[in-house]
Amino acid sequence: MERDELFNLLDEFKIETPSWGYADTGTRFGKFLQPAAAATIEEKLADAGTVHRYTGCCPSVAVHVLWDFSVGVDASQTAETARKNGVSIGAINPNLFQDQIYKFGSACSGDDRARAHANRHVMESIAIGKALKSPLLSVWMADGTNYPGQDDIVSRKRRLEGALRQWHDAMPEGMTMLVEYKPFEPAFYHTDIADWGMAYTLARQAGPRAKVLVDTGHHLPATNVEQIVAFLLDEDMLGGFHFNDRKFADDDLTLGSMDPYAVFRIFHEIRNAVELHQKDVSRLAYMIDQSHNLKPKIEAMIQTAMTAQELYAKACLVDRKRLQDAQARMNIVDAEETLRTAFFSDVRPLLAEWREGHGLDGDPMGAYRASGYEAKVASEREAARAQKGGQSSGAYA
Ligand code: LRH
Ligand code: MN
Repeated sequence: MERDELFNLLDEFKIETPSWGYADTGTRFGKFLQPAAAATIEEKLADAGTVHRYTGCCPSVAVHVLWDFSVGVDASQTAETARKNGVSIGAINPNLFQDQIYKFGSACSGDDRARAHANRHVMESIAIGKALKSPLLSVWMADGTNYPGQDDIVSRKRRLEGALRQWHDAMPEGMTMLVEYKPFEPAFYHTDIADWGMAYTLARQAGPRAKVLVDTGHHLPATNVEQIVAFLLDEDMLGGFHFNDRKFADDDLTLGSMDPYAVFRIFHEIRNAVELHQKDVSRLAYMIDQSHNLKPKIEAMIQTAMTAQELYAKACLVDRKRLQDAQARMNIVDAEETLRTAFFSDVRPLLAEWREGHGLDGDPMGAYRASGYEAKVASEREAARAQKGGQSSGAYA
């Protein structure tokens, strides 16, 4: 592939960062606080703007309604804050899991007060999305049960179908709903949207502007995620990704830290969809969904964005003519070697050139560290926290 062609593809490759990736997060065993962690939406947008300033490929930020907006907030003010930091607000994530009323679920719950509460919250989330001109309503639900017999699975499915259809129809023109699946946690017997097939069916039923969101951490061990991606792409039912990495379960570790070849294979299927199967992938939402419990959060986000660019560039460099020829000759080794050659090629000098071509430092991490931003915000935020009398709320992010 010509260098310019690759650089054009890199120009189009945007990764959305999650507001919650900049905040102190933990596991059920605790949360290790970081002085530079962001607590307010203003601080999260400032950090997101910093990541975009050094990487050049993270122009939008996904927000989580209950973690980023207090009741009655002027959403347009948030849009203005984002603009000042050189980013825009991306996906709107309603929170259908942290309120007490969701003990038996949200839209799937047998408790009609919980369903009404969920409905009100999603309608508020859509209104915020409309005010922010957000292109995406990203729906993940923790709904499920912990014991066989606890509730009727089909009755829950029927409640869910009605709710998703209602939410789909309430979205303004131009907004797309993403339905995210997850096999377990926090539910440990059944989860109402447990896999890609259920999300596909529910999205299809909800309406034409509903697609499936693939969170790379939401698969049982040994699942072939790139096959799910290829299948959904060919069905025009893939809406986007939550990228992260894991060794065991939904560990939300940084992308490519455990299995970079797996991410490369996903990007490979996306390039196949375009180059071999004439699919339009321009509306695919590439988003990060990670919790940086130990790594410095902004460095982890810069590292993730750079890794995503690297693995995407490698996937663009697969010689698909040679691949198709080897596949036609059923020469497995030659076919596999076309992927391995691309995967093992060092694209970092090319990416440094792409950055310099955009007036950025070829080494984003080095430039960020030299900026002293981390130490500056750490002292500012520690002072702000001290003034507010210590640790922020108990919410997850
Ligand atoms: C659920 C999930 C979902 C978000 C949350 C932060 O595990 O992947 O996408 O709402 O993480
Ligand atoms: Mn997710």
